[in-house]
Amino acid sequence: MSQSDSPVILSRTHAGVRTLTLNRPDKLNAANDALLLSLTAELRAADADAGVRVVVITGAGRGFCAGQDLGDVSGRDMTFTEHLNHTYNPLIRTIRGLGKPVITAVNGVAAGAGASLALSGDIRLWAQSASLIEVFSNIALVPDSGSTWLLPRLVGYHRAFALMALADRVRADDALKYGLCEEVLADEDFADAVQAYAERLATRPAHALKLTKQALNAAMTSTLDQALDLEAELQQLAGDHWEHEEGVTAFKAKRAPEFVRPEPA
Ligand code: T3D
Repeated sequence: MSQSDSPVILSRTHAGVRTLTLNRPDKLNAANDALLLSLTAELRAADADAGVRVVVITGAGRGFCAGQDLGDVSGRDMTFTEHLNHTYNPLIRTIRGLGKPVITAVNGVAAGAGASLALSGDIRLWAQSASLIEVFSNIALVPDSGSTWLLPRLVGYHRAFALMALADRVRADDALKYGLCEEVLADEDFADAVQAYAERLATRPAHALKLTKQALNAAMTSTLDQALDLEAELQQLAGDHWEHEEGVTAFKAKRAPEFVRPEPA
């Protein structure tokens, strides 16, 4: 196990799982620039680290992320557009483009851009007490950080609009029903259950999952013809990789495949 701490993001790696914890608990992990830039840098470092197979993003304390730190806005020397392009947009692009699965482990309230962050993971695990609020309209802003793109794809235009217009809180059981998360886990041992889930994911074939993520991301905006073409191209890369040979060999030998190998020195 290794551990390194920065003021706003805590980083811990265990069994191939890197957990990045937003660490401004007294503000429900509201995002200032240091947090956003540091999280993006940590994600890129995790992508480049061969020892990391899965990344978990979670929050310290009772909140996941309350969105933009509203105490950090006045006197800012950037327009809204410049600020989004400097901070939130690179973060969301990094998560969606990361060559490794990202789990958003939503331990508490996720509001505003924090809601967008919660939705942006490949796998979204929620604690029973977690909730999501598209809170932007409370302060007369437009949903950002990808919410306008992702939420209607998950719940349809009409529910997305209602959630955005009224800023109603979505609690965990409804989130599961709406497809905003994959699993709801007990509060008491949430961190341990997330780690167990992530460790299971870390034993899966990393190269094949990277290509799967690439294909699914592209399919979100492609035609069937384009998806079929990309599948054919990526399947060649998967089929030529040792993971495929291992999977087939293991199947024939009636044993579990071993997809985790030490990296060559
Ligand atoms: O700037 C740009 O580039 C545009 C980008 C915008 C992206 C956005 O995210 S806009 C949306 C910004 N976020 C919000 O408007 C959410 C504001 N917070 C809330 O509505 C509520 O705090 C929650 C619904 C999230 C949680 O409510 P509750 O009752 O559980 O907690 P609380 O008591 O309101 O908050 C606890 C503390 O966290 C409190 O501090 P205190 O009084 O104990 O010293 C509160 O002020 C602080 N806090 C919560 N959210 C923020 C925050 N401080 C700064 N910024 C916040 N966003």
